[in-house]
Amino acid sequence: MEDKILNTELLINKLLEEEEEFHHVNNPAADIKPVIKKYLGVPNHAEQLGNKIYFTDGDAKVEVVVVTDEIIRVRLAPHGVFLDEFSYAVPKLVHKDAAFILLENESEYIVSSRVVNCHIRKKDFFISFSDKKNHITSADAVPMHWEENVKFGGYYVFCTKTCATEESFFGLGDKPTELNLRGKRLKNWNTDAYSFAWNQDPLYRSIPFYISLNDNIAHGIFFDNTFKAQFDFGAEDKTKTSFWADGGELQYYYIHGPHMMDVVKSYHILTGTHPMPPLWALGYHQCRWSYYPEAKVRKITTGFRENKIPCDGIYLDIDYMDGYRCFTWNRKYFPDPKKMISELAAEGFKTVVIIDPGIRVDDNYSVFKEGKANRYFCRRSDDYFMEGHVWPGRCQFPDFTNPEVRTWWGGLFDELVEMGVAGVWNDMNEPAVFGAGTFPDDVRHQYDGFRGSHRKAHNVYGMQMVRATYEGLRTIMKNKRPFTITRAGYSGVQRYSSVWTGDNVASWEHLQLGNIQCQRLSVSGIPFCGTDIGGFSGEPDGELFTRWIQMGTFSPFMRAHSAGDTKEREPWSFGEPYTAINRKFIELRYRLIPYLYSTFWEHHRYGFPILRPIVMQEQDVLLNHFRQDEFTYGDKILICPVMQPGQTSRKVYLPKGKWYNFWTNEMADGGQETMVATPLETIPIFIKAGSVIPEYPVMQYIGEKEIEEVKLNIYYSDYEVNSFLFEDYGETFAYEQDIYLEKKFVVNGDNKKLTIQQSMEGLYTPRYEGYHFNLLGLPFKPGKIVADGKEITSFTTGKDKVTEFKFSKNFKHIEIYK
Ligand code: MIG
Repeated sequence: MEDKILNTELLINKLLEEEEEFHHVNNPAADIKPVIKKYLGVPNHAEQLGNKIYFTDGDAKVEVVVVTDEIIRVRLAPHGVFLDEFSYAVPKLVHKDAAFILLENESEYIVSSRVVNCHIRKKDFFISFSDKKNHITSADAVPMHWEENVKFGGYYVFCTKTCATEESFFGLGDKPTELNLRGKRLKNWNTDAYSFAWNQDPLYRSIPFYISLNDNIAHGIFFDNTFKAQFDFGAEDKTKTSFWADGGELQYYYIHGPHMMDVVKSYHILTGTHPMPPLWALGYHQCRWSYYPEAKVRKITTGFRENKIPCDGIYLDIDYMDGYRCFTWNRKYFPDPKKMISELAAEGFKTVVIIDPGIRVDDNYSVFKEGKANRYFCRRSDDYFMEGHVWPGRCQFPDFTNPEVRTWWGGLFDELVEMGVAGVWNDMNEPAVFGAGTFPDDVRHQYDGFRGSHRKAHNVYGMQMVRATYEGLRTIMKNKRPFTITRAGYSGVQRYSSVWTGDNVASWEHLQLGNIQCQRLSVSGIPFCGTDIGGFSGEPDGELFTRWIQMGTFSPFMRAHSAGDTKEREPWSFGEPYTAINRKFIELRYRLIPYLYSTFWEHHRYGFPILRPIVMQEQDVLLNHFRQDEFTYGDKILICPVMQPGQTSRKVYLPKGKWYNFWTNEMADGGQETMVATPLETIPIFIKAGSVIPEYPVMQYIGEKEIEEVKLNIYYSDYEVNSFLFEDYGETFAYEQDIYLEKKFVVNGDNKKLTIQQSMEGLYTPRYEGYHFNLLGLPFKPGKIVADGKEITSFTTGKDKVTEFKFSKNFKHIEIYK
């Protein structure tokens, strides 16, 4: 027995050596003993080959590529052999017209794009970046270095940069800690983290991208390496920022700002944006582990309609399956799923079902049989199938890094889609395994032809699972937009899915944490995110649940979810006054759907995040680097959730400019803090002066009623402000063929007049005819309104000083005179 184990270990090591990701055969480092730290020395040679520039030091080579004017990629090959250009995060390196020149002076080489200079210092190979005013934004503190490791046939790779006294750091995905990462050391290794706590690390996702902000200049670093990686933002040594990984290539993108928003947008040029979601997915979703049997599901959906609380999504957690076998149904609980789903659909509910990666080892189960016959499941390095226990019992796991497996998996959704399932929830894909936590390191992955061990594939496993799901659904659903949600992910996962923050807890602390996590995910390239409203484990009281609904109203993804052993957790479960307030906020969510949808378009098309931490509004105010509970929803609506029990008022910081209190329409000057009352019925919401906020009538679900008119809430301003409204079918991919309408509004006023202009782009024609104008905050009582040259006589100004009138959706120019 012992002998056998020993042999297996030898075999594992042998295989790892033979086929590791480092072209090990050609690798002279194979003879070197483990763990020898090496640093780059002196660049003795610079050579340009096409758009790539190489610097060498003996065997070691550094490659510099100008990707766009703002993005420069740096790679290190300790022994001169670069890895194949393959990345799950960056599907295609788009070189956007990136002109550059290579310069040389006595002390350095300079690769210079139109916006950034990359300096390679001759005496010691230090690499730094500067803008065109010669302001150094990022600089090595020691040259790039590595540790050679014969056991794995690869290197541990390190990069260490200087950290300035007042430098702040943002991004890195879902880390449950302060928004500003200064002083923290964090790890990327996807982990199932039930009931996670503040500062627990790592969690479910690995997003090796951060934004640095120093002296009002932002830059980003995207360390595209899927191995277990770490980041140190001045924790070990407050003058240094480091990142390193247990394998793979030292490859990073320097992304120039100068604004944080520029960095995020450029990051999306590399990793892509979220596709437009089906409009219904922006509504409210109700989830629980689990609603079953069918009668229970219907009790919940009927409850929504009876209580007149809008809802679009209803979820089936693992108990809908037969013995937790994916793609099967428990017919005792759900005798006729197709009938149930279509009846739910008739009441306006979309059914979302959960899917796990673990496939039960069972020779009578077709999914297992197919996977086994085609060798689709992951194998250990000794060629035995990798096995682990999860919900179904003994399981094997598809290798989602194999394109053939992804196609197979995607096709398995055929029947579910045919039954009417509208969305798929991808869970446990860190991957999570009971007991062991995850897969052993030696598990082999096909990795789209660039084979490697689980050390390399672990962090992308979940992303490739949801990719398989999304691409499969897209094929099956033809021109309809699928909805997907995933727990695990790696950079670029936003091209395939929304995410939720995982198994949080029903506590006030977790409400605060969820707020920060969603903001952080947003600036990390994951726009469509939300928390389990109410907290997954534990019991919220009515107050906490309502405060969570209020915050969740402004999460891009809004879903309540709870564990199986908790009390009932629907928006009406806590009685009054909670039910009425929950209803009011969920209704507000639906009123603002056209605004959220337009903001989503701004993300999809231009790479803006949906939630924006306050520091993105005013990155020049140092204090805002540390203000972490306020954010804007799009760029027009400022939200300050209430996250303390019994809080009746709180301080809110308003960025410079003018803001309207959403509840009272009172105007307040920004650039200062203000005290705002926070009775249970409200949270502080402020609208930026000059905004046009489009509004739909309240509906019980998306599409319940034909939209007859769109309300435009126009907030007076004495300086010019632009707003957008995006419209299309809301459920097809026609927008990819320019079948959409992007409307731009420009509002400007003085104390005698307000002007509203509209221009449009795109080929879509909405079915409604007109706008209902709601003018707020006018400093004068309107005497005359002229729209496209015609005088409008039927307008009213109420006691609340709100002026209302109607006019065509095609207007170009409206003037409101004193
Ligand atoms: O081991 O499917 O995070 O949302 O309800 C637990 C049951 C598995 C974890 C998910 C949670 C889900 C639960 N799942």
